[in-house]
Amino acid sequence: MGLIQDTLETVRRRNAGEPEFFQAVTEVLESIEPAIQRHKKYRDGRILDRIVEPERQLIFRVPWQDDKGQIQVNRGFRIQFNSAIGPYKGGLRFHPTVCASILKFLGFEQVFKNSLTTLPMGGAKGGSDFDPKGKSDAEVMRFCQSFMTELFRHIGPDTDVPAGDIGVGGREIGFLFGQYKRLVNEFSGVLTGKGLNWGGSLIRPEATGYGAVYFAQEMLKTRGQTLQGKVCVVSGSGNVAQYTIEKLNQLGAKAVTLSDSNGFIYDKDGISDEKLAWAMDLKNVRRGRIKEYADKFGAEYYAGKRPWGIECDCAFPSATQNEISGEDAKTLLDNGCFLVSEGANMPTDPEGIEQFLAKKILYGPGKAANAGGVATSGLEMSQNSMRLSWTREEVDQRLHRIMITIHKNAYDTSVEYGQPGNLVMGANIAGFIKVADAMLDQGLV
Ligand code: NDP
Ligand code: 2IT
Repeated sequence: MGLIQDTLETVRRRNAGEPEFFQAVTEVLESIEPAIQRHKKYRDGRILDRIVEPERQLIFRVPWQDDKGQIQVNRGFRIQFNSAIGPYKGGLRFHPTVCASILKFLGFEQVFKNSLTTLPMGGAKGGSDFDPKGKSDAEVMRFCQSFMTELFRHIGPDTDVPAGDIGVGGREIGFLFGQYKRLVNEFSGVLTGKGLNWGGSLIRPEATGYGAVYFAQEMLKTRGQTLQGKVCVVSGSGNVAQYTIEKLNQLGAKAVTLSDSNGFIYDKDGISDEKLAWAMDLKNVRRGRIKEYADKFGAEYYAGKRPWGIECDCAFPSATQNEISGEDAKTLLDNGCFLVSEGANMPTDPEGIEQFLAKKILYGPGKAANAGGVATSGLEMSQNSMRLSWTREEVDQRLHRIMITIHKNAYDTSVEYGQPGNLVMGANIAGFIKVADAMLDQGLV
């Protein structure tokens, strides 16, 4: 067996019962093989064996009381994966499916994504199997306070800087920050995605969605095209989906779907700014289900289905992992979809990726296409360190430049390694080399 297969075998054995983690590692390792073959230093330094092992994994009890006075117990996690190029950085996910496998896949992806942003950030991920759905604000606050009561000792503005992900938005970051501040007696940039009047950055809420659209623009440029008039299918209806649609509208594209875990809506007239504003209030304030959009605007609703059967030019998966199966990918391709920009993390399963690459469509993998969120978190950290805040235009310009640079770096690397336009390979190799070289520079770490 070759080096890559040997390493994968060890990963499988050591992480039994963790399919998402194994999937993420397999995708990266198989695509960086040419770089491992080209550079003896990575083989001699046993970089592969080192990079697949998190530096530290924390698992802890999170007891809290619900509104009825009943005691609830959840499990909290923080996977501090790699700090070779900067402090650990990455989001927190609150969702009933959260487990070690999912957070290790996300932490592993984050290492390469953060490397691509051009900013000095290591990779981490954390969260809990706590389900915020149906909980009162007071219950969410008590949970967040209990979660931070353990997490605070492991993080810090120069150690590890968490942020949001699924189920963790502005409300949760506020409760987490408040508790950290009480425990440490320090007002610092320990979290990103903070409120604007207490250290947050303009454009951070918009950044992942805007970034995924900027990335799509760069891919289209390689074929002399723009987003004007393109029909776009978007999944999810949370933070990433909302701002993806906002930016698509600004650029003259037509977004026609939104979804949640119960189903999707299809609005063939396009989700206008007014309808989007209504949907944002529905999801962010009233915390309702996307079906209500169909009831309100007379759009079609498909219960229990994902939106990939709707005819489109471009797809922006923005909900969760493995939401595009091989079969879904085939449907998209058969219907003429020629661009996929991943706002979510690992939304396309391995069979789906294989088809996108074989058909040579414009395919932007999550760790490149959705890096605008964490990149803008990096910009929030910079502003916190300087104790000042940049204007909306300044942050947006920086985000846009970063997305252009990530695309160029991934594209140029795909050319350098003989597969022009294969951004899976390009992003993985470019992200890997920076981290691997830093690890070698720092001795046996
Ligand atoms: P939100 O919690 O704001 O929204 C998540 C959306 O996805 C909801 O509509 C939710 O529906 C849906 N969803 C979640 N889990 C599932 C599931 N298992 N099946 C079907 N639908 C599901 O999260 P974000 O928008 O922040 O995150 C979306 C994706 O983007 C995730 O993959 C995340 O890792 C990734 N991402 C987020 C970044 C950020 O800055 N926020 C940065 C980079 C990537 P429901 O309400 O029914 O659960
Ligand atoms: O997956 C991701 O990149 C995020 N959830 C954002 C992480 C961050 O630190 O802003």
